[in-house]
Amino acid sequence: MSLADLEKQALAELESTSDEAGLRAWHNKYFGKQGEVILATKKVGTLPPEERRAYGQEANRVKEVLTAAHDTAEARIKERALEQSLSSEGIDVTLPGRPLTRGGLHVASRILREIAAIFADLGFQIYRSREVEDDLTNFELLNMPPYHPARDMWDTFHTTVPGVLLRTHTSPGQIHVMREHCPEPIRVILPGMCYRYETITMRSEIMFHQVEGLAVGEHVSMADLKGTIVAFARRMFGEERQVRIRSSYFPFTEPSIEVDMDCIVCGGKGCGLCKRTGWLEIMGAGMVHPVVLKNGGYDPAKFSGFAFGMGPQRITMLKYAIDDIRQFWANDLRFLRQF
Ligand code: FA5
Repeated sequence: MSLADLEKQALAELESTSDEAGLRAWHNKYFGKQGEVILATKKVGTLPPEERRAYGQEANRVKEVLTAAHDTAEARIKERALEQSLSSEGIDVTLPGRPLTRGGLHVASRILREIAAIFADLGFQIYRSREVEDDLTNFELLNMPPYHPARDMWDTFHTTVPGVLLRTHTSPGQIHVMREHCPEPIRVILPGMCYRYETITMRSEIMFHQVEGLAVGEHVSMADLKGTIVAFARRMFGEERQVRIRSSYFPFTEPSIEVDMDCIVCGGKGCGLCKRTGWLEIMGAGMVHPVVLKNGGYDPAKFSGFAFGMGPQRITMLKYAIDDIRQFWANDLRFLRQF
């Protein structure tokens, strides 16, 4: 068969092909291993040299024409198949869509935001301080020189760089914020992660949040501290909450106190949660020590301040009666989805 006849025949057959199976058969017939177009192109080697060039060119042209025609036919057939399936099968728009899996805030972030919102209403701004600290700021400037026994209260993760450590509490942030704002009055909270080289138990983690509070001004008093704490406890846990203050000790506050709230489960009668005492500890606090004020740049003769530090994980445990702190970072969705 001449190339021209081959072309004509192949095009005619393609024209009458109406489905994918037919198209595949056509392709096999002309372009398969023993396909007619392929064989026709191979024939060039058997021709006398003077005919080869013209024949070769013509064979290539036919090949290109048929390839293009095949692609057009393929598009036409696919489109027709789609139209057919749309009109015969239809789309059921009444079916519900696939539900989106929605994430949510971790309970720890939620509580941090709740605490921040309460203190924002009391006029406190948020100050973010670093988690990698130096010994100087984490201890010394907070009135704990290297020999000070109170350092034992904070089991510390040291780094391989001498003097650089993971902060054991948010209190070093007090120094940063005072040095940045001195001699302006200050009213901030400092939320963030702290690290302690402790045994992990139901109540203690090696990483946990703290929220530090700091107010510095010319007439800041213990009464302001007490009012702030009571306002916070009532917003966080309920209007009827009672707050109790005990004397305590921190090197960076004088006097120092610890704050308890009447037990949310038994209302002060005594139960398992409050270990039969009727009270739950919610934070450490006190009046900023004059040495710390001075280290922050403030004149203790003119300025005074109060500071407090609480653990939001422990507060969350109280609020929702969670009995094990390890739940917070265990990544168990059954726990996390409850909030
Ligand atoms: C402090 O860290 C002081 N910096 C708090 C402070 C600030 C006092 C300002 C005075 C003025 P303490 O070690 O008690 O204090 O820790 C404070 C809170 O952090 C605790 O009440 C507790 O809620 C939380 N906390 C401490 N250790 C852990 C731990 N291992 N796991 C979980 N929460 C902890």
